[in-house]
Amino acid sequence: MNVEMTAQITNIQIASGDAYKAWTFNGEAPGPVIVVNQGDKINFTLKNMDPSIPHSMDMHAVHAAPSKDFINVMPNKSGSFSYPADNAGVFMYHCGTQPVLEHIANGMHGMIIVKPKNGYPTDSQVDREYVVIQNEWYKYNDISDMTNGKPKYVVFSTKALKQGEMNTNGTVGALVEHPLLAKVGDKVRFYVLNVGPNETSSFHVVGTLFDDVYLDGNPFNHLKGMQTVMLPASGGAVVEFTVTKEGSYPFVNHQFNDATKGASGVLKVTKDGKDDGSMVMSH
Ligand SMILES: [Cu+2]
Repeated sequence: MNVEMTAQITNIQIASGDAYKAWTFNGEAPGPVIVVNQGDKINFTLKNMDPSIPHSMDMHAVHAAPSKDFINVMPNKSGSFSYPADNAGVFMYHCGTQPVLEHIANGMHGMIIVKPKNGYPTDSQVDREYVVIQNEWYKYNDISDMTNGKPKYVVFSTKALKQGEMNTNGTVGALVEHPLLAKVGDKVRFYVLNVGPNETSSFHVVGTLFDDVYLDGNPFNHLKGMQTVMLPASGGAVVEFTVTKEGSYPFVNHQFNDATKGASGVLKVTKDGKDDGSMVMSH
């Protein structure tokens, strides 16, 4: 499996009227979701288009020698690395260049899904699936604020699993203004990840509960009937829930200071699974 990414500086909108000169993978923050199958070998190339500083790639999904496989790629250079994806799950990737806090907080993070060889026991029940990622934003490139301050925003984004699906940056309100969609009766799967860099996430969907949870996306870590799933910084999960009635289902970080700073979105449930144009109530 060949995966190519760029490291590049890109202006993105992190809130209405608030632009951020982000450090990104592929011009997005979070970067695009990578999906591979358990047992694949990942041949990864990072093209560093940043003219001024090195960047790198640390994949939590793999066994590797960090001093060889996650090393810096110099400005205007490319680096290629390969490692096996032997462990199923929902993992974080991020730039590992020092200071790591600065590179992650400026936008260099994302999700890699390694699909389990034998699937999840609930695969056949799932009607639709989405990616939801939480990240924080601080004062622009302010290492002191990133270290000692509080995040200005804590946000949710979604990433396209298939071409044509919604793909957002970590922007306040992105998933409230443009809700995810489902049909009455659907079992919905979210691949969730908290990339931090500093906060935890208490992930909760209002109006339902999680029938099935796979912590870090490993089929062996199967939990039932959960209300809220704790995601440490860099932690992921597969969460599955059913929506039994039409309406707007907010999903939030139940640490409500963070929800208030932007960590909320809406799943809109309609008769046919299409947007009916009705008003969305956020939380
Ligand atoms: Cu970097």
